[in-house]
Amino acid sequence: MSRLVLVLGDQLSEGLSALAAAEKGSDVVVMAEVSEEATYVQHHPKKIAFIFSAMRKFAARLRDDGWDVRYTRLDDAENAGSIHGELLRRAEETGAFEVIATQPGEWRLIEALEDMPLRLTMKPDTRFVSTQDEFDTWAEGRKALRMEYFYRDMRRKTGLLMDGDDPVGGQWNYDAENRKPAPDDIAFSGPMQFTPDETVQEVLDLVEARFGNSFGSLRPFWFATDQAQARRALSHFITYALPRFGDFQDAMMNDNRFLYHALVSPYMNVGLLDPMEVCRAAEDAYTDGHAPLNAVEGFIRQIIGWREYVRRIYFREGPDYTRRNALDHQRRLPDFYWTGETDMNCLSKAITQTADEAYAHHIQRLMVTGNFALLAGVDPHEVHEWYLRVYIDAFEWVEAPNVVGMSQFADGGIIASKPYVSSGSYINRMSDYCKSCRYRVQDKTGKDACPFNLLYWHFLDRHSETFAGNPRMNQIYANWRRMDDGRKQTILSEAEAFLETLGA
Ligand code: FAD
Ligand code: DLZ
Ligand code: SF4
Repeated sequence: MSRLVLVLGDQLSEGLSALAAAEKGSDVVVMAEVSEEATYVQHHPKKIAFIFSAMRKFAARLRDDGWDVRYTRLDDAENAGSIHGELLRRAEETGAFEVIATQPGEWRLIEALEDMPLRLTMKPDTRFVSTQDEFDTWAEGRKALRMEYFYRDMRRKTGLLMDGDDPVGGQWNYDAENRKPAPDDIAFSGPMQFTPDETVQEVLDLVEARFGNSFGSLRPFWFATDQAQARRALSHFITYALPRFGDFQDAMMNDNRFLYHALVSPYMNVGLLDPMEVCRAAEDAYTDGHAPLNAVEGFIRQIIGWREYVRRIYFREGPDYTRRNALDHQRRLPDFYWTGETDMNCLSKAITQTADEAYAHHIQRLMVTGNFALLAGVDPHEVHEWYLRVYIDAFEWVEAPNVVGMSQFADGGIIASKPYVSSGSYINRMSDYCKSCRYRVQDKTGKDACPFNLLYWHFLDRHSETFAGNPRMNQIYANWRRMDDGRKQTILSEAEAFLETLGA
């Protein structure tokens, strides 16, 4: 009796545990473009196009490799509309009553699979460097789950940038060297772009017809959609951008959307690139003398450190994580997150870029759109849904800890030891945004004052009970206390007036 082997849109890896547990000659692979996955949030059209294109190409590759693949397209008349519906339909068609799956990256889908009236074998997703057991053992008895210590264990485990038991260069972390402000220009023309082939063109037409009205531009579409292309994109990054990745990792520029960033998260997240393959390519660049240690260590840390760490936090914290709201923030997400229409140039640039590219880099996500939402007290669930919708690399296991935990402090400090908030001065230091803004970043009060400057103190003041005892925030609160009362009142009332312009 054949079994069904489920391959989801972000499980496009030949070494997938579900495929490894199946028999090529007798089991049937099920892949399906379904409206439930395409609409559980209203994804950016580029994200849907990327996933469907990569799914179609991966299905063709599995067929070439001898698998019996039952692939359902979104517009197929018999499409059941959901993953579980498609599995039930294929079970009836083939007589199968057992499903082999790799654990999905979202609680919602795990629960849906577990609810099906079919026998389910759920394999762990082994496309990561760490395991959940390993993380839970590491976490056991620790007061704080700081990424840095977990990262060191991942360095030891993988041997990446290790010299015996010691880190190469004598330090584990070179972050202090990775904070150079925006340079005058960038000597990198951006990520490798691919002209849509026939498969991608067909998907683009489908997505335009079905999801063309969602937030964001579908075209031009240039992402890699198969493993060979993704590997070329990686190699392009390693050759031309990695050497300066570290230096300008945190910089932001009006006229450069990608700087020296890799744009490999979508490829790793759907399985076209393996994280160890990406890290080894970076390590080789260091060993060959092509890229400096601060760049290579910084890059590898994001992948075997942050990426692994957030995955483990997501599965450790459970399905209610996206509903956490430790600071009791209730404001609706301002409308300009959907239009980019605001006088705040940093936000306008980050949001417009997001609509065009389905991409913004880490500091834009954390210190511009995330920072503003946190300062303004936006409901973290709304913020979470926005990020899940708008970025091409957004899957809940990686998006939610970054948004709910790191960016919005809504988990009460599991991920971040203090909230990532800043006034306009941080954005001014790291970008050229303020130079062309209607607001004046140096003004702390008054009609031209940068709203980040006002909201920063408003945030700290309204949450002083929560944060004043945090040793990492002593200095900031000391500064606030030292300010004279009249000035404090002016800041707070101007902040209130600004918040009123945002709506409820
Ligand atoms: P680079 O800057 O070139 O970094 C290299 C790689 O490191 C990335 O491809 C990514 O895989 C990994 N990485 C870096 N930082 C993180 C991180 N904090 N968590 C996990 N992986 C990381 N990343 C996603 O993949 N999906 C998301 O939905 C997502 N949402 C985010 C939301 C917020 C509020 C923040 C602050 C960060 C988020 N990130 C997310 C992390 C990070 O912003 C993206 O991974 C990165 O911008 C992807 O672009 P890149 O490949 O050019 O990254
Ligand atoms: C994100 C996504 C979209 C838009 N569409 C599909 C789809 O039609 N079929 C599918 O198998 N997967 C899709 N995905 C990815 C899933 O939503 C993803 O597997 C879960 O969110 C778990 O990470
Ligand atoms: Fe953003 Fe303030 Fe700078 Fe304008 S002045 S770009 S609002 S930080």
